[in-house]
Amino acid sequence: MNTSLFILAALFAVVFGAPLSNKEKQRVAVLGNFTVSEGVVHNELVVPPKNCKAIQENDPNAVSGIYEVQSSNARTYKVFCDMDLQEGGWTVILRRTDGSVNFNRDWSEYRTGFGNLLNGNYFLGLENINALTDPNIGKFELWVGLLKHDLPNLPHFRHIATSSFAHYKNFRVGDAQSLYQLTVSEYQESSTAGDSLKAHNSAPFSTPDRDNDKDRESCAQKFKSGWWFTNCLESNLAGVWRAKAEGEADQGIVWESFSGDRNSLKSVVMAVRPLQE
Ligand SMILES: [Ca+2]
Repeated sequence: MNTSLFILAALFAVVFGAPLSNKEKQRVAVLGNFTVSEGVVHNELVVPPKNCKAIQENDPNAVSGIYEVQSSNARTYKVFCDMDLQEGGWTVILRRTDGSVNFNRDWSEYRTGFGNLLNGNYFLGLENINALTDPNIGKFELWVGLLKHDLPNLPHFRHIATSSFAHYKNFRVGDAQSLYQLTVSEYQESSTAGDSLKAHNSAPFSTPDRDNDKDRESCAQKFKSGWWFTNCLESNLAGVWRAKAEGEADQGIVWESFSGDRNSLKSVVMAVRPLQE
């Protein structure tokens, strides 16, 4: 290919997105256990920004989808950016829509991340979330979107914007040394779902093979997920996805101030964005 053709092809790839090559898919698999079905990475050939808000600032017309971002130590990784929810610029760190991805996984998988990045079920990974919420960048807000089973299934994340929500103006996940400690506060009273994260503030992360909670037993083993368990939970968005709402207390995908402790949610999302003050 001559140079001008190559540049044209590269420009085309930047503007319209390029399908993932096999090599690229392998690299994604190394960074985390992600699959990117029908994947389009919108910014493969530019120097990756730090988060989805920076991508939106570079390009106000950027659409929701998969982008590459970069941590402070120049490690790159892929994220799903929601450019539709609340003026856009949100980096999605957890999403559940059905039972297709198992969330009963060990420490190493929660550390690196797993699932399907595009319109799927995934956890971005504690290392990546720690990098995303680097205090040197500033403060971060958290959006939690929650959908009950009695509402119709919605195909795209943007529809979750119309569901119930909890909005926080302070959110951060610490590093490995802190056991990925959760910092969450400044719950916004405009929220509709109630604050079921407050009780988890300052908790370290636990997984079925790593019990860092305050309970005599292992909450992560009991509830088959990784989460910032205390003894044990008021929320657990990584819980077992259930085809119907009703279950036993604290089982399933739970946000007690919204759905009570016996109802599992159908669809949930957690997304972060640098706070603009
Ligand atoms: Ca314990």
